[in-house]
This record gives sequence, structure tokens and C-alpha cells, in this order.
Amino acid sequence: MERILIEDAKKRLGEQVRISGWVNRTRDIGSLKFVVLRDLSGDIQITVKPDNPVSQILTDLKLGREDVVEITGRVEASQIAHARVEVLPESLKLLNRSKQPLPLDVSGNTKAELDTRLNFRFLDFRTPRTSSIFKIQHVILSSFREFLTNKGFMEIQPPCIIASASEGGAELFKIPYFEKEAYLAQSPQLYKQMCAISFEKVFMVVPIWRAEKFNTPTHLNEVRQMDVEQAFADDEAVMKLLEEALVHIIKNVKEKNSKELQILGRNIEIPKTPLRRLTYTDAVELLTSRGEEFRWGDDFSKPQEKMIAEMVKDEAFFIKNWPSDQKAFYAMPYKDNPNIVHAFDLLYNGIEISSGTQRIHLPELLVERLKIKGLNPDDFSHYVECFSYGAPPHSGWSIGLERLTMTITGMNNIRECCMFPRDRDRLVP
Ligand code: AMO
Repeated sequence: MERILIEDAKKRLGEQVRISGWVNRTRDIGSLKFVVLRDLSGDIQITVKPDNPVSQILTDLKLGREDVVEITGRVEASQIAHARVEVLPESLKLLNRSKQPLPLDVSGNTKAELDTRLNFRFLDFRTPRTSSIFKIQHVILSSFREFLTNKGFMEIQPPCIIASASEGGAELFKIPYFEKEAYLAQSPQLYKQMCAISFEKVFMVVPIWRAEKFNTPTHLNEVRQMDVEQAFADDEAVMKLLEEALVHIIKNVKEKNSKELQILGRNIEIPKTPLRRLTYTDAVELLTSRGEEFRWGDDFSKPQEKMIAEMVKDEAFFIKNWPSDQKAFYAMPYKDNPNIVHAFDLLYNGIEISSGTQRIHLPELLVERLKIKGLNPDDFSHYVECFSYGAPPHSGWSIGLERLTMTITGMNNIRECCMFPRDRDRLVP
């Protein structure tokens, strides 16, 4: 007999089934013994009557929480089990023991500190709350891939070891690379552009590294970015693509993760498109109208981002037309005002989840901007060169997977939304 999932077993009243999983809890009320068995799909009560030979096996084994067992038995309707079904077992086999006591309560009833949970992340994955977060993250990822594939985008694989920075030199992790020095990619930026000027429409999901020294609830040192790059497209075209992608992802999560959203107590709305497009200057005016001190040209702090979001009231909106000082060298400046670039951020539930720009596809202008940013064009020769051979105008964006998971699941700390977070203090597990 093949193993089936507990949720499927519940539908097989009167049938023999083989199920396996972890012991959630056991109870012995003298004449009857109970085991609640859990697998990834759910849990079920195993009821053992005194004349059942499994009763003696249970007495001998003295099962503890998280022991792993395999059971064959018959599924029956039950008056007392909360799911109204139970399994009357014919055999019970111990597959592995769990050490006792457990470092955290897998049922999730007793809350553990985040640090403890991250130290024992594999156990934390078994709690209803954490497993819901990652089941939602899976749907975010698959919806992203599905949306872009259906729109004719191709998935690409850029390198993670690179020779030069794309997002500003300060945040790079340096690594020895034989006789040379190399860096961990802080973005797939330069490579996705080199692909888009030939493959036209590309997307990717890649890890990136940023050596930012501070610890905040919204920053990690290793992030997964969901990136897009499109040729023959300006910033407006890819902003439209981004809002459509966001709506597609949220719709899918709402539809496929209703159980998980309920466990997390989340009720998410599908944003109405087109999303509001605020200019950077509009956002500055909003802030200063609140008496906030702000100099045009600076970046918004996280509290200021939140403040702007509260004033705008929409759950998702763009801030566009940024000062060139705030954006990377590859952002296309406005022809009539080169202090402003074709760049946008997408805020969702008060947090920046994505940013993008129209790129510079003209080699001379690119060299000029590199110099203005204090970078050496020789370090970027492989990149700049490729725009000399028929590079169409192109634009793109990047969504931070953990940031989006955080805003959809309503978590306050980004570490909740990364399986094995890397931050200033954490390198294990
Ligand atoms: P940017 O640096 O804005 O743009 O990054 C894009 C998105 O990635 C996420 N992100 C982070 N999340 C958590 N911790 C971090 N340290 C962190 N850094 C970035 C955010 C952010 O909005 N190459 C450009 C994108 C483009 O123009 O295509 C870039 O990397 O959600």
C-alpha cells in the first residue's frame, strides 16, 4: 500500500490507508490511547482501543512529540475527533525518535523567541505560522514565473560572482578569486540588461548579497530578487507590467493560500490598477506639509516612507521621477532635466518592495554617467561595449522576494520571511 497524505486519508471513510508523519501529541485515558499524527497536509487522530495489538506497541514505545511513525489502518467516522474522522490502526512502526524536550513548541501554542526559532529553523518550519509563510512564498514565486512566462518572457541565469559593482561600491562582499579579487553580485543588473538587448524579454529569480552593516527589520545581507528586463520598453511600460505582476501574485495567493492567510489572520485586498503614480517631488511636498524637515534630493527614511504611505492611503503606489543622485548610474536621465531620472519605487503596505528604471542604452551617455558617479568606465568596459552593437531602449525592475512575502503575510520582521536569513549576526544555520 502506498503512503497517502493525511488530508487525502480523511476523505477515504471505511478504507485501509497508510499514513506517516510526526507525533503531535499522545493521550492515554486508561482504556483508550490516542495519537495525533501530523504531516505536511494536516493532522488526524489515531484511536487505539484496548483489544488492539497496537495498544501494547504504544505502551512499549512511549512515543514523544515529533517522533516519526508510520501507520496503516482504517479510516472511520468519529463523534469525538475534531475533524470528525479517525484512524483505527492495524500497525504502527517507529521510523525515528525525536530528542526530548523540544527546544520550541511545534504546535505554536507557546510562542518562542525569533532567535530560538531561527536556531532551530527546521522545527520552526513545522509550526502552523511559519509553514504558512513559506507556503505563501512558494505561491508568490510560482505566480511570478507563471505571469512572465505567459507574457513571453524567458528565464535567465546570470552569474553570482562578478567583477564590478552595479548598485554602488560600498555594499559589496569581496571574495578571493584565484589571482584576482571578485565580488558577490549585489544585483543581476548588468547581466539582465546584456540579455534583454538580445532576448528582449527576460526574467530571473536570483540571490544577491549586500554588505550593509546595519541590522534593521527590513534588511537582509542575502536577498532573493525577482527581476525583469524588457527591450523596446520605457519606464511607464514596465511600471504597468509591475502592477499587473503584483495583482496576479496577490490574486493567486488569495485564491490558493486561503487556509494559510486564515492561520496568519490576514485579509488581503487586491490593489486596484492603475496604481497611483506620485512623483518624488509630490512625496517631498506631502512630507513637508506635515512639518517634516526634508531636503529635496535626499532619500526617504523608512519612517518617512511609512508616513507618505499613510497620507496617500492606497495600499500600493509608485513614487517616480527620482533625483539622479538617489539612483544608480544606469538610470536614464530626463532629456530636459538630467537631475531627474526615469526611475520608480513601488511601495506596498508602507514598504518599498520593488524599484526599477529605464536604462541608458547609449554608450557615450553611460560613460558620462559613470564618471559623474565617480566610477571608472574601464571597470565596466564589457558592459558599456555591448551597447555599441544595436542595443534597443530597455527598462526593468526588481522585487525583493522577502520584502513582498513580508508585506503579504503581515510580518514585522523580514527574517520571518527568509528560510535561513543572513544578517550582520547570523551565518548559521
Ligand atoms: P534595489 O537596490 O532597489 O534595486 O533592489 C530592488 C529590491 O530588492 C529588495 N532589496 C532588499 N531586501 C531586503 N534587504 C536588502 N538589503 C535589500 N536590498 C534590496 C527590495 C528592493 O526594492 N538593480 C536594481 C533593480 C532594477 O532597477 O531593476 C536594484 O537592485 O525589495
